[in-house]
Amino acid sequence: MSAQDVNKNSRRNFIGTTIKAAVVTTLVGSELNALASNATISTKISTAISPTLVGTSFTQLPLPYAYTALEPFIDALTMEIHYSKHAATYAKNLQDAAAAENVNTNSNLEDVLQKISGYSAKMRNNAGGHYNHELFWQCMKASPAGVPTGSLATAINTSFGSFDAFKTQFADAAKNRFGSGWAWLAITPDKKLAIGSTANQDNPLMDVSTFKGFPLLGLDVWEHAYYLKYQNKRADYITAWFNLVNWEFVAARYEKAMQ
Ligand code: MN3
Repeated sequence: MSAQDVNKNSRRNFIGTTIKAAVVTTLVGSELNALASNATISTKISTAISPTLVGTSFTQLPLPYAYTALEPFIDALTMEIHYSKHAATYAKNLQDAAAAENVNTNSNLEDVLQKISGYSAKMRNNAGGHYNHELFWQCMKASPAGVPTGSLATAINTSFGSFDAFKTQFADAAKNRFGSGWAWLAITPDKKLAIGSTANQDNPLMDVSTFKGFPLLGLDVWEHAYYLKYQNKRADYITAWFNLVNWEFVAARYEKAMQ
């Protein structure tokens, strides 16, 4: 079985057999706010084969809040450099890699991630970097509710014992990721919640990742995400970041993904 076939099978398993086109259309349509106006969305709907929340654009969307919005937990200068330099560069380099490797930038970025072993290291680093940051911005907001709601809250309690236990386990994943990387809350292919981490700009969608699933919530623990304010104190950044988690967004993502 080729790597591509393995990937197709794993994706098919993840998708399940009951996904209907109408559901996919609804799911993607419901992401229109997050995606802003995207001229290619109709193409994405018609070609969508992932069940949920697919259609991440190859280009950088506007930051959904001001650089100052996440103060005092994340400072404005960090946000400006992070969004307009680091993340913008991933998007630019993704465009270059897509051109060099004949990837249609109107396709779903998720499809590329799920087959990333077939592409270059440049594609892996920048497709991951772009996807991860586009998700990361949406996972935060100013003055969020502070706790998960609805079926996500129930699932977190069931899976981890309590919300506090979840936070401890998630923070440990973020603290213990050696070097640069990400901590994740994801839905595994068998539809369970799981906490994990990935190195560099890898993510759970990638066929090369040992931690696989659909990412609901991601935390960037590269030093560029926190060094100006927190220097070497990654744990303090993680603690502060919990004050910014947009649980409404994460819960909506969970509910759509579980449909
Ligand atoms: Mn980053």
